[in-house]
Amino acid sequence: MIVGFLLFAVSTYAQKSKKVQEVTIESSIQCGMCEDRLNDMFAEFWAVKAVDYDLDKQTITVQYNAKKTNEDEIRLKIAETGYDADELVAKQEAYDALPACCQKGGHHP
Ligand SMILES: [Cu+2]
Repeated sequence: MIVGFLLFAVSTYAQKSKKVQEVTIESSIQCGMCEDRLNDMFAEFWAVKAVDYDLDKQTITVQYNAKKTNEDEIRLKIAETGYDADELVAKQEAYDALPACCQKGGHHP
């Protein structure tokens, strides 16, 4: 009896593109401490590749692996850290835990 082998060529297709996408989210970030706090969160959020903050415009630009996460999940993570993320309002408990200068109006009255 012949045992046949089916060799599936491991396609180079899988290695093609990493599907990195970028989204810019309006947020309530105000200072370097806000950046540090969010960086700590993003550091454990491995689907995120790079993050850039604009404190003047109060935006967060996130590069992420679209196969591993999506914009809604990123917004949720930001809100859970205590910051608004577009129309998603910061989770109250996390927001209350922020130092006063990082709460809304702390730097931008
Ligand atoms: Cu802050």
